[in-house]
Amino acid sequence: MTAEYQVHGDVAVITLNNPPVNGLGLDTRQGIVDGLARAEDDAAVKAVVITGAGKAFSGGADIKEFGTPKSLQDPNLHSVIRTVEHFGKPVVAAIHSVCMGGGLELALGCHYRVVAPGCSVALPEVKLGLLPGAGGTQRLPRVIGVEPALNMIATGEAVPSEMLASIPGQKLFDQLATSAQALAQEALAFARSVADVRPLPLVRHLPCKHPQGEAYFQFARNMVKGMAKHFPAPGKCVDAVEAATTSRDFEDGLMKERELFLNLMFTPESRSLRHLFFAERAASKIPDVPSDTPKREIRKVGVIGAGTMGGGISMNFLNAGIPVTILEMKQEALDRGIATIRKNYEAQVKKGKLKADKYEARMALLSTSLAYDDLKDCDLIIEAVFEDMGVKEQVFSRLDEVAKPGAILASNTSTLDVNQIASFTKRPQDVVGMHFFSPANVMKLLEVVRGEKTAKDVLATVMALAKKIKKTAVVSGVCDGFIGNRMIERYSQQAGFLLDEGATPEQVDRAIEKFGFPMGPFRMIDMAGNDIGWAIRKRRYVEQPDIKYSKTADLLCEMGRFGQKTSAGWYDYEAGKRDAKPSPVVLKMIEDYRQQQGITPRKISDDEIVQRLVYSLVNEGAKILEEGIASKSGDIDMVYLTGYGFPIWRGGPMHYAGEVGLFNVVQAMKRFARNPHDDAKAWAPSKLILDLAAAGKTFA
Ligand code: T1G
Repeated sequence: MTAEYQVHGDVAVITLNNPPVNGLGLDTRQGIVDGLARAEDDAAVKAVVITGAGKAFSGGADIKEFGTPKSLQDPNLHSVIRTVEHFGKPVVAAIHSVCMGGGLELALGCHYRVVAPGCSVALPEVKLGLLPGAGGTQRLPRVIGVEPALNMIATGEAVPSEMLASIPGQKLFDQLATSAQALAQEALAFARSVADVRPLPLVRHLPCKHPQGEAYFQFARNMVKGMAKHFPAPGKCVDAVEAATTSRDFEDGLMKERELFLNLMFTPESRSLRHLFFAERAASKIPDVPSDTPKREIRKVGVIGAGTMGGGISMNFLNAGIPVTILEMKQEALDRGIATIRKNYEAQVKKGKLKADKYEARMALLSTSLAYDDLKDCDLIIEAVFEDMGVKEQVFSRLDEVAKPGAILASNTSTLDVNQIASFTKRPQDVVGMHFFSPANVMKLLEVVRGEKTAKDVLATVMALAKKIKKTAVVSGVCDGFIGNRMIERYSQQAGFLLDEGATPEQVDRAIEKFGFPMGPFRMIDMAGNDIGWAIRKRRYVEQPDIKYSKTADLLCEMGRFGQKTSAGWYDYEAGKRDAKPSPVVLKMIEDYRQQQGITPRKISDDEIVQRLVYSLVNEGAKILEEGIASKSGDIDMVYLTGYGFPIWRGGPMHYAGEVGLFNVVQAMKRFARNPHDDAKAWAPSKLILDLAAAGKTFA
């Protein structure tokens, strides 16, 4: 049973024990009810304490159960809480470490609550696209006040227990334990002290009013609307808390909450957020690398190259308190790199995001060098030099001579073959790709590229280090472009075809931005630089001549229109400004190109634009999955959400395809493949997507 029952003298203790966070799954809920039944039958028991084993009181309902019959099976959380409330003897919640969601709701159903200091208390359901569904929206306002409660519920943010215990007049916690260690004893003593209190206090009997309710909730709705454009849950949180102040009685408010909760449970936004909750955690697990694989100690990091990437990469480690030595070949390159790092930090200090003393402490961890020898005691060395295999060869053969045994040698390459890079050393098992995304000190995504010979403990070390530097790390196998850049190739190819066939850059951008991307393909490449794609296409024309491309992107580059950096790209830009103005010159170039290709332009719907751009990601993602380059579809979603701006409320390309239905995606792909101006080869559906579609399954 994942809830244990023990009697200590005249107090029964029910201990939730469902690792890792005492999720209130069916078994645990049953354990609580069984424990209460035993306490009821035992005349020697005068009071009951409910507490949690391990690192949490309870992290809430068991999210893994959602969408399964278990989550609604009795005793559901509501009935457990009702059993606690109506219990004939005092029930005291003894709370430590983490008390969240359904865990807090269970505690609110108890007659008393004793909490340890430093406990993280939250109703975070809104982060899953839900709202507290077991009375939290009705009870929390009654014990800490309507406004503090609505703040917690609509943001889902955790609040330390001692802060909540200090709210004047609060009735959330009856006692703040002197320490987490003393909690058990003090909760037992507290239970004995209230053993004879009757009637037992119930949160549901407390009043819940707001003096200027109508005005306040209107204000709250306006605030929430701004914060949660694409998410329905925060607005419903306001409705539920308002119902606590306006309902005829508590039960009426509870019904309102239940209705709102169930409604949200079946929204696509909540399904996406629940998918991402697990996908983010699953990404750090590598199927064939056990979680207890020993990790190498990373005490000192070397970064080769003080350019934009090298500087940004270094900042990640400085921010985590890890010393960095940056190596360059020329002093002025070093000076420029350090100056850029200083500028970035000073901007954060100016915005109040970083304390001046912290800034200096980080800079104190940074040293520079012009000699490889200075990297000899580094535990991890990351090269961020020019994207050319010849240069990589020079760097890695030098590192092989200088780096100490056991040092991890990482390349920040964005597309080159990590196996070939590893072959420049006599220690391929220590070589790995660490592909940061620019700006490297801001973007959360880190693609960890696993070479054929990369050792398992190197992978385990880098994945743990990624967590430490607050990156979302996803493991990719070796292929051209790894996961993200390989998929965006198809996306860019489709963007070009759409121009050939009749769309304009602004129409394509507007359509996909309406779908939810922050930037369409043309505004984005104008920002990144059209010459980057140009160089890759030139390489592709040689390596893979059968891939079709629209030539418009090359024509644009031949006109010297590289984007914002040349104040002209797909759009025109006023010097120093970022707003993209449609360019008659570019439209003319596209029209001339269509004529020259003999293409009669047609009106293309926004739906077709979105489908061709998004499904091109899905099909390439399916191939990446099929080839084992990515081990889970959730990893591909994490790459596209954290590195390429895929709209969070749609859950990532692979999850979104499941929402649309893979059968429908395959039908659309077959239609696109018949388009003579498109690339039928690129639309050839992967075997994986065909099999899943035929079986009516999703990628997950
Ligand atoms: N259910 C199931 N598994 C959970 C879980 C949960 N509520 N919370 C965490 N896990 C798993 C997680 O997947 C991971 O598993 C492991 O625990 C460690 O998590 C009716 C309906 C509690 C602060 O939203 O915020 O109650 O990958 O890496 O950094 O109103 O987990 O090891 O297999 O995050 O120490 C509301 C979500 C549920 C809390 C711990 N509760 N969890 O953080 O560990 S809905 C939440 C967290 C609800 C009621 C409604 C954090 C944490 P694995 P971790 P951590």
